[in-house]
Amino acid sequence: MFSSLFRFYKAVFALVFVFFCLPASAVKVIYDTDMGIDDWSALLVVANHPELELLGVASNGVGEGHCDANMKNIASLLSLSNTPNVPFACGNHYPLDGYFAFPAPWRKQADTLSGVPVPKTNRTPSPLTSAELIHTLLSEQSESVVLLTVGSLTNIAIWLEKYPEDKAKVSRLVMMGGGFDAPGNIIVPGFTDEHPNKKAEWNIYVDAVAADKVFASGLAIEVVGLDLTNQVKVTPAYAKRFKAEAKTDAAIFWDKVLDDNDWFIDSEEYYFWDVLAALIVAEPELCQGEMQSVFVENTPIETGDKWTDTTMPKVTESGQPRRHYDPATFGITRIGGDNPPVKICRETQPQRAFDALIEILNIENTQTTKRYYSPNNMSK
Ligand SMILES: [Ca+2]
Repeated sequence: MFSSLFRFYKAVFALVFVFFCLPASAVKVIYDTDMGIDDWSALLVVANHPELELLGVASNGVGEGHCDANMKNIASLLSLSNTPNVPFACGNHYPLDGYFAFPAPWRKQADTLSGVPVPKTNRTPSPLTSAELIHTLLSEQSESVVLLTVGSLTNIAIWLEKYPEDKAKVSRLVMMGGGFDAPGNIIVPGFTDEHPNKKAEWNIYVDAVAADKVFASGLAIEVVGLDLTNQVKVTPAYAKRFKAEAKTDAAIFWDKVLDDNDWFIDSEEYYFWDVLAALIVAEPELCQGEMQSVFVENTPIETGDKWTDTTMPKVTESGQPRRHYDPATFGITRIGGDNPPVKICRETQPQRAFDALIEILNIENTQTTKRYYSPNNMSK
């Protein structure tokens, strides 16, 4: 009698012990990326982070990378991470409207992963469009999901229009994009010197019509704009520390990208953009800010000027004539109007962000002992 009672209590104790020792359930996240340079480290963060569960990766050909390259590059980078098998898809090749695009040399750098070699995989993209993939992934979940967007908002605007009932499944949309008090980043010496737009940020600028729809949607948006990212500048000293601490394939890949972009770091214009937004998904306290209504400027004009990308089709992917917009104001995010308020991030903890990137990219993959790169500080 006593021993069976003892066994019963022991079993109950074991169950309670197991329950309390399980990690808190991971935050489910869908990553929407244009596969520009810092999207690569942000992808490795969401794929490796122990408190995040990456459900899938949505991309498009509107931002820095083109669809064909993005599909190969996403598969390759995932293979360097600890969750290599999540689905990925592409979407539109052009913005919902307007004729604006990233400079061609940046797009080439995005397509070629800055020349850093990566493993080839035989994984193929989902046959779904990105908007359909987002919908499918949300439909499979009983819990709410965080959307992380680090490119143009084209996929999100299409998804919202097609599946408005999905909004209830989304707890937060963390967005790298926009800016308020900070100067814009459209004017880049050597690429866009004469550009008239001094306030917009690139992700919003390339598809401001999509961004305006997203700000009007009522989603719980957290805006990681230039005001916040300017606080987290990558310095040569940080790049040196990163190199010294890089141990895993994911970290060594990122170290090689930093090596290839040392001129960019030396120019003191390289910040944590997308990677800061990725870290905020897991650590919301890295975004301290206030709630405000936001709208996006997009003023149609009759004809385009030298900033018009004349290779774009004159008809949009929804079959409407593509319009020209005023390049001087297109994509500027402004506080005001009557959209539902969103959270504008104003303060972060730069040192925590710097440490977290090193920590998360260096989490060992316990499933494999195979390495793609030679460890740092060896002959290769
Ligand atoms: Ca990006």
